[in-house]
Amino acid sequence: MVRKVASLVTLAIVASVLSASQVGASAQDDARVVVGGDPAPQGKFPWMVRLSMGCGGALTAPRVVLTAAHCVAGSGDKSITVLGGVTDLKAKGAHTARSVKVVRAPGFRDETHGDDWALVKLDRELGLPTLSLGRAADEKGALTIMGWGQTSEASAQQQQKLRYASVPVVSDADCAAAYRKVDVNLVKNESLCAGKKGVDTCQGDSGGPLVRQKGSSWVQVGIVSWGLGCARKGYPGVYTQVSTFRDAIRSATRKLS
Ligand code: 4AZ
Repeated sequence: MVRKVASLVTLAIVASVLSASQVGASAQDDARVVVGGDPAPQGKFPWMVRLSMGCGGALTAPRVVLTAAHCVAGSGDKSITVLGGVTDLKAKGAHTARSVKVVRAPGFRDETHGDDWALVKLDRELGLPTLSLGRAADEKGALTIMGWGQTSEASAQQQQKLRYASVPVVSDADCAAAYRKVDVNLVKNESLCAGKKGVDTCQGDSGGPLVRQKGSSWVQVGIVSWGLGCARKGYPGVYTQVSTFRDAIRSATRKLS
């Protein structure tokens, strides 16, 4: 958490320097609609869960949730409550469980340095479908983001109802060039960038999945990790590149199952 706060503060400073110094920060840049999207229909994303510290996650196994490393305190975090099976967090009939173990990516330092993934083992099966992990070939076209996070960079309010949106992939080269301007070095082989002005993930969406539809099912290609603000022109959201960590996540999931 301290790390998360520290790096978000860094990004916030970068953001304020940016808006103070850049000519292009016009009023229309304030119209940032995060998941720029729509309320998710019940059952559309059945493996999507909400973690009690305010992050998203997805089930990789009946008792295992994949989230971002920056969402969890460390490998001993046993205080997480997980809620799934509903789009409305206050709806009756939610499936709930508690964490019994957390495995954080061994190399994790903070979200801008890669390795931003973690697994949470639950005290019981949630009884919901699992989401499979994508390969590099799945990182193309329109992808889908979702979460209970803020619907604009300016409002600190989390959403009660799950929202989703479609976002385009942004090339590593374009994404790295954008973030280089604000002195952040994109870890290209561990990151996948997606989003466009007005459509993005935001605070509270971290840890949730970036997915691609394959026929009637979905595969996970990313984990919400970081970005400069939300839905800003030229600054796409940055996601942990699941294909890079596919084997590591699968073997860690197996060990926890
Ligand atoms: C966050 O703080 C966060 N626009 C998540 C995603 C993005 C920015 C911040 C990407 O959880």
